[in-house]
Amino acid sequence: DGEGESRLSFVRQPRSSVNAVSEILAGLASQPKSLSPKFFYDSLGASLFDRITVLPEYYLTRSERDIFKRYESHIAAALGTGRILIEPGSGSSEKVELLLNALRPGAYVPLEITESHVLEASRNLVKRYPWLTVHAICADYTGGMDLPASLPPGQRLLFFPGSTIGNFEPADASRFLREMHRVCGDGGSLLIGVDLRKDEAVLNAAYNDSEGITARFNRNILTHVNRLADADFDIEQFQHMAFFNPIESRIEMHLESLKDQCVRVGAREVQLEAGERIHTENSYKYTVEGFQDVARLAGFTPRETWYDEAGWFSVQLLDA
Ligand code: AVJ
Repeated sequence: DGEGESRLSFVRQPRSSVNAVSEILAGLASQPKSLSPKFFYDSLGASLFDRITVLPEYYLTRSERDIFKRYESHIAAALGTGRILIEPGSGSSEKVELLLNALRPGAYVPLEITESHVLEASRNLVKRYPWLTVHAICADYTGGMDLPASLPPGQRLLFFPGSTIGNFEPADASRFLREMHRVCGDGGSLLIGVDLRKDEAVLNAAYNDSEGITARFNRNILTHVNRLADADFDIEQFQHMAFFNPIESRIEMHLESLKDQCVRVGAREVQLEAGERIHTENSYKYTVEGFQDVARLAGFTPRETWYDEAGWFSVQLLDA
């Protein structure tokens, strides 16, 4: 077991039946037009997002990492060792690594839609952590989490970092929190990263960086859609737009059409007027109390909250 493969298991769950093309067509047929932010993440989109996370204006990733580093021992003391650590949307499993040594989980269960990502991350982890067992699952967690019955027993810890919860509409966030509460089971807990409402200038800058990486990230959704749905969007004809909406307490990202245009999407045609927008993302900004209220309604009991120095980001521990 020099490579740790015996401590790694892998299952692939059947894909949900709603396919990407029909979802794209429905979004572009609705008024106002929209595309799901999950379509940002083809391989170019994923690498553009990685570049966003190191931009000076984009404080989220840095703030959360600072919290994990600074409060590692507090977090570990609050959770104890030996938990079954479950991470929906684990990606490259970079964040969990900051806590692995302190948490010493009984097993790590990454759930990730991209098979190559979850396999590569899991192989690296079992190599680097000779005590660690990984049960990798290739699945789309947004449709609910049906975990294999073969997972080891034990107190569960759900890990949902990065303020990904901010991408969910309020009703979907409630539903997903209830789902996480169910998966936690008796004695389980949730450790979640939640970006906080703050000075609008700070928020607007984080989504309008001076290098234009966020603009490229936003427009790349159209390149991805071109491939997924056999469409012919010309990304040069769309402008990045991001702003804080104080009523909804969210950053909105849109792509604004620079002219009247007709885009082919598969066998259909989509008309856009000059100035018309395609809504590509919401990123909700919570207050700690506001998020705790939502989590309470989903069955959780807030236990502890940790902040970065500026108080811009929170990592919250909630008990099921
Ligand atoms: C990955 C959803 C947390 O909303 O800040 C970054 C995605 N969009 N810049 C966020 C994103 C534009 C990011 N999340």
